[in-house]
Amino acid sequence: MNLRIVPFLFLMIMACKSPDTSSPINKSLSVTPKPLITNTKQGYFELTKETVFICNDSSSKVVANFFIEKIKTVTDLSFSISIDTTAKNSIKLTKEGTSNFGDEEYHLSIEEQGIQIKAKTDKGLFYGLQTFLQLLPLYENDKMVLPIKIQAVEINDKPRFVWRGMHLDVSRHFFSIDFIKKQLDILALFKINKFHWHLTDDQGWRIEIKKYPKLTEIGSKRKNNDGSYHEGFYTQEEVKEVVQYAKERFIDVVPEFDTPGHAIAILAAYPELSCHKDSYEVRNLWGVESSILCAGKEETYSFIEDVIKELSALFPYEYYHMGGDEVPKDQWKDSPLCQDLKKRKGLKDENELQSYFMSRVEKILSKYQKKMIGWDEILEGGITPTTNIMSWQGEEGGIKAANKGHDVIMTPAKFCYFNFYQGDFKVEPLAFGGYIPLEKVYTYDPIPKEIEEDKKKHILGAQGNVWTEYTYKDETIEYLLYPRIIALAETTWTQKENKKYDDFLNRLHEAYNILDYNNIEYHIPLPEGPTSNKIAFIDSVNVSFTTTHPVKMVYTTDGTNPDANSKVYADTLNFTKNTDLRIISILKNGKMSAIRNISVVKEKPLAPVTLSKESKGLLMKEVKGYFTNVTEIKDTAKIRTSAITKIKDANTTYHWGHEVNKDNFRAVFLDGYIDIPEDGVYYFASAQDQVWIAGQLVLNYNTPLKKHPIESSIALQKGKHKLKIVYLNNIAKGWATDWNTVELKYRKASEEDYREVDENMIFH
Ligand code: TNX
Repeated sequence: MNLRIVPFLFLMIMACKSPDTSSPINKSLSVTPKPLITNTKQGYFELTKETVFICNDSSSKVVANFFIEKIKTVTDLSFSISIDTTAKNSIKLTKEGTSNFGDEEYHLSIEEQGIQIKAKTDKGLFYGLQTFLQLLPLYENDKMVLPIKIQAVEINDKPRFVWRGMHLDVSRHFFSIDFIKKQLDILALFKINKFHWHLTDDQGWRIEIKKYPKLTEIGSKRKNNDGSYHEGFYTQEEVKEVVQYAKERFIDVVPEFDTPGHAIAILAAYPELSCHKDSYEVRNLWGVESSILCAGKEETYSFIEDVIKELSALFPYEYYHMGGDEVPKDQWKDSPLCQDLKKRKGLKDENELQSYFMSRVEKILSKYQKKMIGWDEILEGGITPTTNIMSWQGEEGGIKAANKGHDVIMTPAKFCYFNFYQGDFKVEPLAFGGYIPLEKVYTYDPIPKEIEEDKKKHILGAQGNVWTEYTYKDETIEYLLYPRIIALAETTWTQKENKKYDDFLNRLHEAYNILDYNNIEYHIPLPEGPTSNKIAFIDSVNVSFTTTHPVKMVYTTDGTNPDANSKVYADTLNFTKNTDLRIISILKNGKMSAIRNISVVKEKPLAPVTLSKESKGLLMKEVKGYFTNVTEIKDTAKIRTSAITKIKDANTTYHWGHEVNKDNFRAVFLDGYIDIPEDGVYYFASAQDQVWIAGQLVLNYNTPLKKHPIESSIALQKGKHKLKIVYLNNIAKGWATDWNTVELKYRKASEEDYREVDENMIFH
């Protein structure tokens, strides 16, 4: 059944019952982001079917209608708009007496006689109504039966920052306009007002430009290593649709056209814009690309102007993001045209050449009345006084720029990168890296203490960024975004003194209902603690769990999946026999996390083997071919056998984008023995496809989307045990960051830290 009609059907049933209106429904006054001033008053307003909206100008009518439509989809009630300002039982939108209000400020007054929302602008009225909606039991479908009593309250509210943003990279992976609209709806609810649309990058150009059709014909298609394609772009009509949709929700859409780096998708289409006129392919690996736009050619600037000209008809807002991040300058160093330009302009080095480049881009933008934003790298060679900075590498760039009087948007990776993990990476689904739990976003202050008092005004606000290298599905974006973007909404809207994390977590439960109603796949903290899904033990074992923020955990030990009625996890569990442990986190609204299924296994330590003859190191066998799964390796005719002394020395190929050559792919087997120092339970960790110990398949990655190591345990006696490591396509993804070497690590069950299986432990 269509989930959206469930609340409606439920209402129809409930409408037959007489509603309980004995006390106001919104006693808790839970609003997120938390308003500036909330004063509860005596009495209540009664919302009935006869309640009308009063608007005295046509643009506030548009705002009122937006909400009337919204309420209608949830309740099937259609309020009307009246021009009779004396109408009783009304919700009045007014701009009277607001000359001293800020643009986004509103006053919401709920009294017995009526509701009034006062603001200077339609945007202020819109936010007042968003707050009002959060006071209704709209998403608790059994309660929104009229009449209802709404607690009398006075809310005076305005944001701390003007820039409350969300960024989405649609180059690494493409996302549909329906998906984007769905997110804009939710962002507006939490008063986010900027959508930074990262439309171009090395891995795909995603917007139709009429003068340069090859940008999308060629630049929007990426050929993956396995021969499949990833592709997609937005037509100009679709872009207009998104911009209009955002406008109705008072969200500005800021396009990013990344220059002069992150540009190989452009060069694939128009190689003449590079310094070398090679032929290029849209990059199919993540990371930084060395081929960039040529600063020494006039054609580059004409191209940029032509594109900006078309963009300016689509994106009406004042700010345009022109990138400037991660620009390797080797091609400029080798280019006679760039070197000649450098000399003519008296530029000291390539950083100054990039400054020259960006200042020309800024001049082009100003022709179209646009202001330029660039990533903080552009500070390196100096910037023009009117350039705006987005500080991502850390806070330093933002501090430096603001203190010099530039406007700054804070997006430091260590607080604002929602492509990073929000829980233990060993337990969470694949993400980019890093670690930014909810609390870190919530407690982030966009104004670092190093900013001089009179320069604080230059911090426009902050933004959460979602880079999409490892997000293959819509749901993954939502999982990364929510609830962290709600924390960021409060960080950027609410005054610092008004914020309390515990209070936010309480209110978050109401926000979860809104997310549920809108079918958002948000993150629920997973039970953390054990990092492997098999826990071996010899006599008995203790297992403990925690979560990144407080949430109930429930579990079973009988092989059934846990639910709301399962046993509540309160303290460390002790096991003395084989157990199928299943544990989940469960929210107040009943929504459950993914299940962690852990086999707790009693084992007798396996006996070692005796070798008659041994040499140090392992044997490496390689089989030619590109494989997506170990089971595909049928023909085991090896191309080569050699001995390696360290696991790290094993054959790997670092595949650089367009240089990928299928002939280089191999499946690799490392064979030999591992010397175990003493009897006990051992944990092993590796990011390779398979690790076999003593004939047991201890680690089995089973997905090509590998990045971080997985772990498991096995009981072993002291001595030598058979060891086999298998990995596909010579791609070694090492320990977390060092992804170009093959690694195997181990620890004893009683130890915290892993150690490398080094050359003294391996034999063949
Ligand atoms: C750095 S942030 C980049 C992006 C990557 C991101 C991954 C920035 C300006 N450049 O190209 O996607 O890291 O976190």
